[in-house]
Amino acid sequence: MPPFSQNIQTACQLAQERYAALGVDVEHALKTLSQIPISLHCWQGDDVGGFENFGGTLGGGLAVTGNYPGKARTPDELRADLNKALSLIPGKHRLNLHAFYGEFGGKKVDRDAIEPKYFKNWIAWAKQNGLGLDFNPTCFSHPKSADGCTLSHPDKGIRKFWIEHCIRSREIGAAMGQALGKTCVTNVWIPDGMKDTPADRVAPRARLAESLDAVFKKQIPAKLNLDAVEPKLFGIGSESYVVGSHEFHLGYAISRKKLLTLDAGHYHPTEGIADKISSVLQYMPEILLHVSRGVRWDSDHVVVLNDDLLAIAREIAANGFEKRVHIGLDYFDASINRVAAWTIGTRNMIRALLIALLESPLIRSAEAAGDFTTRLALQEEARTLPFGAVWDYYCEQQNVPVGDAWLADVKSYEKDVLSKR
Ligand code: RNT
Ligand code: ZN
Repeated sequence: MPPFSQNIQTACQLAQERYAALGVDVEHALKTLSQIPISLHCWQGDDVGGFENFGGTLGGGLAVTGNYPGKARTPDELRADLNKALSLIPGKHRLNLHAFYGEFGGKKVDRDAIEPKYFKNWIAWAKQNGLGLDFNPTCFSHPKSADGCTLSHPDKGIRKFWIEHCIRSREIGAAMGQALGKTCVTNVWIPDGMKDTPADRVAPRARLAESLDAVFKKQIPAKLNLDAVEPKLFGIGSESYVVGSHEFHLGYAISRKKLLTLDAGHYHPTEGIADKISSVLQYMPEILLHVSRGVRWDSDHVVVLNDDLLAIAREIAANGFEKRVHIGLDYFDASINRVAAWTIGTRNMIRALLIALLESPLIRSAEAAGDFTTRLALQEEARTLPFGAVWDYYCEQQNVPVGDAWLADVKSYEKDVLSKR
């Protein structure tokens, strides 16, 4: 029997022939794929805990369920876990940090006092590993957000506090962009909303627009930092009203030339974000995605290779939007091994992009010719094309484990490292 890698090459060659007959250039697809970075969310590694020293608990309606052992307790542990996950994921990627993951050296540094210096180890680590960094102000898990209100707060002092936090966050983003030579995307999400029907839906939104304008007042070169705003339909504790709704932030992003963040879990349960991509890109140059998986609600389950994910990837690849759509992940599962959660979700995102990049141009030309029969036939046949063989080949080419071989690696890491925490 030939070595495994010989089998992989043979299988990929056969797949390549199938794809060539459909007008698909597999090598080209793999080259494109290798140039699409995914921004891994640091918060999967410690259940959205962060490293502040004032014992805050998770707020803002975010809920992490499960108590799987071995979560990262320190920045070094989180980086070690990320290194492990990244060694199992093909390609070169990015890390998405939240402000409360700064390294404050045991000091109580409040959110309105954060500075780039608290992120110097993250920057050095990113540089060493050739990664880009993205950033987020943390407008939750804090006494000043305890009533579920931040940038739209009726109290001017509290608004000012969060404005300052967001201003500093953009500056940290710019410092990251500068240090790494890779543009940082800083995404503002706030939990503000109401549990029950508000009497006044207008004033909080007017305050939010005003606060955001203050946050974005200072021009920062787009090469260093891009700003994004993330809308949401509802959250725990904000079931009836969210100040930063989809329409609010869509309008804000277009009128202020910001990026809109589309989070897959932030809409009605049957409303996907795939169809929104080509709509909003008519009016803005770039967007950010938070690829997530809601199960009946914004539950942030690990991303799986389902139709929603395939549709998102398809809209990016089929339209050549790779440079205009920044792909970030946003989920948190504490009921399984956290390194595995990163690995599974990120590999799925990349796998979905691969499947999308292998789409036959004959499907689009059939549509252009008005032949919807052929379109549907080819779309359905595409579901069982041998993309798995190409994926295995890509993993091998990128020097990461093929198939479920990565799992043994995670299991031994769990035995040697995670279980000792
Ligand atoms: C919350 C938003 C937000 C957060 C992260 C931790 O509903 O999706 O993006 O998940 O900032
Ligand atoms: Zn999100």
